[in-house]
Amino acid sequence: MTVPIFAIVGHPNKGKSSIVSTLSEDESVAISPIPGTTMENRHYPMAVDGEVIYELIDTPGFQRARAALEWMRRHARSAVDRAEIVRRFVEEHQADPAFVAECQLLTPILEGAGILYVVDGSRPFGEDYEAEMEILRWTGQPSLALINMIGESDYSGEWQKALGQYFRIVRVFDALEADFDRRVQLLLAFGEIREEWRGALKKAVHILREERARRQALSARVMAEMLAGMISHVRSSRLAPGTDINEVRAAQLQAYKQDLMVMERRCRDEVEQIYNHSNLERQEPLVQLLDEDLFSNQTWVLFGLTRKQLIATGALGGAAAGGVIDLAVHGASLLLGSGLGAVAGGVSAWLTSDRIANVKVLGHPLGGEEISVGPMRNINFPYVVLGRALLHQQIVAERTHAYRGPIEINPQLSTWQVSDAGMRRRFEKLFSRLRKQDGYREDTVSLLAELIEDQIRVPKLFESPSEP
Ligand SMILES: Nc1nc2c(ncn2[C@@H]2O[C@H](COP(=O)(O)OP(=O)(O)OP(=O)(O)O)[C@@H](O)[C@H]2O)c(=O)[nH]1
Ligand SMILES: [Mg+2]
Repeated sequence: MTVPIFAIVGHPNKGKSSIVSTLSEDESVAISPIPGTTMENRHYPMAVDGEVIYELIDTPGFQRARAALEWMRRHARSAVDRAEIVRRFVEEHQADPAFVAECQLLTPILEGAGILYVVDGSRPFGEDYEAEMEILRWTGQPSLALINMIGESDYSGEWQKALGQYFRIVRVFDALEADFDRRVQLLLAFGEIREEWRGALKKAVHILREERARRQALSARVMAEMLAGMISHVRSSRLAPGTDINEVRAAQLQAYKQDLMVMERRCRDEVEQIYNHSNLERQEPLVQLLDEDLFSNQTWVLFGLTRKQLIATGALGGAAAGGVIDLAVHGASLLLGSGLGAVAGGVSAWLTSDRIANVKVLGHPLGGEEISVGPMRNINFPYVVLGRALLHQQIVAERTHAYRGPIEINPQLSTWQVSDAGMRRRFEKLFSRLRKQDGYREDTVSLLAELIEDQIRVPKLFESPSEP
């Protein structure tokens, strides 16, 4: 069976390369607002695990379609020899600088590539396009038209009418925003234009679905590793005689927080790599500011569990049940401590970050003292980290490779909470094991990864996380 191959053609600057980039998951495709960015054909095979499942050819836009069509009309005698005339046109104009673009884009079509004709549905239809469509029709190759919406205006109605006369299948497709299902639908539509590709494209869709599941599982694993690392992290160092404990303590706490952030960032990088996004510029405005980040009240409120939910996990134990904790003061009720005795010490203590982790000064076996920070004691902490990671994962997974702007992760847009009580208890059991370093770490991480994977698979876990 031959691999389905498609030439993406159309007017300059209509999003051809963007569509190629999205469908081939390739961020190296050149895209720009300047017409004429693509100067020559380039092939982009879509491969999963080394197997090419289809191939796309990015082409330069038509430059002189009307002149080309005139030449063809002058030379054609009847409808029978039209494909032959297009071929002759290309042969005779290979060296003609006036028709470089036409020769380039028509060559793969004459060699058997399917046609994907791209127009911008936010701009009105114009006669210029008729010559392009007519030439494509003359090639006799199977074709499909895509209406890409670049701007705000909507002329898709008139485009549908015009395109419908030349193409059997016309689809609206947003190159930048197309989610997985839209891409799959488009591939299946490709199968409609040529019978012999139908099987191959169905198989391609099957492979893509499997790949998606594999990526979700991998992401969950990476996130579970991160959580395990963060929850159990301890940073300790020996105190030189005569050092000011308070100074060292502050520096140590700062370093500890830095370590956690590095772990979070590494997880982000890995998830992005899983989805073939290696050059993403992340805009996580909160990330630079330690105390505004993982440790900010706002983040806790957005991603953590509510007090009631925490109590339901059993993590608070007797303290909560006995009503010892009553933090219903300006949102602080969501920022619960670990149920250590210090709760009685008051609300404000829990709002300072050094209470989040254990800070101990111990005698060092080799003499002198040692200060150690960690492991994380705050039971809300893993939920905060997980919520942020899930939001990031969803944005990355849904992001097309044609979208080149920075990735904006704004937790204020959405909240994540484990709504199911049973699920919460299962999370808490694993978090607690990690906190206490109970049992085999490997087993705990695997179980945690499974739970996270279930969350990743919840459709639209966050509503429109990427909207401004
Ligand atoms: N908002 C929006 N912009 C898009 C969309 N598709 C393409 N663009 C933008 O339109 C411009 C042209 O996109 P390209 O993919 O480079 O277009 P092209 O047809 O390959 O252009 P040439 O190679 O110059 O012929 C770029 O700035 C894209 O970011 C879309 O669906 N939505
Ligand atoms: Mg291009």
